[in-house]
Amino acid sequence: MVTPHAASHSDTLAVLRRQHIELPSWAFGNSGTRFKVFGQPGVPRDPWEKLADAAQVHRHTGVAPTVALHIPWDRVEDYSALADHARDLGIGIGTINANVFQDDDYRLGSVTNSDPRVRRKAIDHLLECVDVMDATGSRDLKLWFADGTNYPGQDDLRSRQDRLAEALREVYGRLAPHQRLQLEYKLFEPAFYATDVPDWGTAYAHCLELGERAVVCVDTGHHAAHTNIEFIVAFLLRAGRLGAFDFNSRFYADDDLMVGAADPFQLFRIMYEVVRGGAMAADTQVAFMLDQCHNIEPKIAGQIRSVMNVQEATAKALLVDPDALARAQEAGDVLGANAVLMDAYNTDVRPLLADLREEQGLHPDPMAAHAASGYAERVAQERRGGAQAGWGA
Ligand code: AOS
Ligand code: ZN
Ligand code: ZN
Repeated sequence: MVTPHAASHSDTLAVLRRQHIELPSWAFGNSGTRFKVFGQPGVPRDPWEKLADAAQVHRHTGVAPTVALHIPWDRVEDYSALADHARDLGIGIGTINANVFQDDDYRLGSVTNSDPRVRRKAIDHLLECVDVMDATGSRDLKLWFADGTNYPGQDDLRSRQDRLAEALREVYGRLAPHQRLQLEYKLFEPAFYATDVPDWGTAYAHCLELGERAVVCVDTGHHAAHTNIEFIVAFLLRAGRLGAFDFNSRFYADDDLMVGAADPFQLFRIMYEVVRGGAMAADTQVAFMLDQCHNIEPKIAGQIRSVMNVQEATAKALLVDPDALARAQEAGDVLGANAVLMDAYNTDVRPLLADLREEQGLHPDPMAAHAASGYAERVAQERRGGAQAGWGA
């Protein structure tokens, strides 16, 4: 077997040391399937407590220093105070996620609704989210639209694209020069016939129309089965339009399970394209977020495991020997080139990551450290009546 080695061991460690994975605030609240929300003891009752739980994930992993908020699920009176609270906990507030899918008004869509009153309401909410960004210092506004139709003929597909473009233009125009618009796509659900932003191509085309600070968010769970997601990643990075990931795993639809749980090899292939595309550089413009719901497993531990899964896939991707790969590719050595990737993937990187954590003053095993900390038991005692993640709240 060929021993894989990256360009330099110290480069690999430097990249892993500065890795930044963003946690979703909603991962810490109670969530469920459409059939049942199972409550868990100690679940946060408000955004302040969600940040405390996120800080616990960062405390033991060292690579999860920011939290994405969801408005209105994380609505507070004073967002600057919330940002201060995050800072006191040793973390920061990241991406602001808008919510134009929960009100009765949005039955037939939000920004693509044929009713101008509903469109206005939706756009006003998106603008309010930019106000929140101003207060928290967030760079990114993430837009995911539940908009779509269930039946052929229900609404005019083309007019809905026009309305979408118009809404995006207004919101984009409101952004400060350092702020960005992340447009997320999703194949289906809750709309089942035609989703208004169903795929990366649609998102990319709208971003091109808007301008340079409009970028695509790739949620790994939002594709048809067998879609080659790493190809999308490579394409968008080449075009300078990959803005973010919403990492999670899927078996069937938008399952929102822990990233790297269903298909760690796919996660490795994605992270290889990220490395190949230069997006692990110190000045990377890609936000690496988790978008998950922990329905039956403990939430903080679920987030820690997910962060570790991303770290492991990244470490393996960094182990791919670019020179050996280029040589094999240029020589048309199909099996040799494939072997370079597989050797990296098949390397056990857990000792490397354990060493890295120890070097940073962390416990080598974040799961064990969290379990031993007594945090879960303490908050279970302290908190009564934890909030739902948002759905049905
Ligand atoms: C919805 O399916 C999308 O993945 C969103 O990014 C996200 O899950 C939602 O906004 C969180 O509520
Ligand atoms: Zn998402
Ligand atoms: Zn989703």
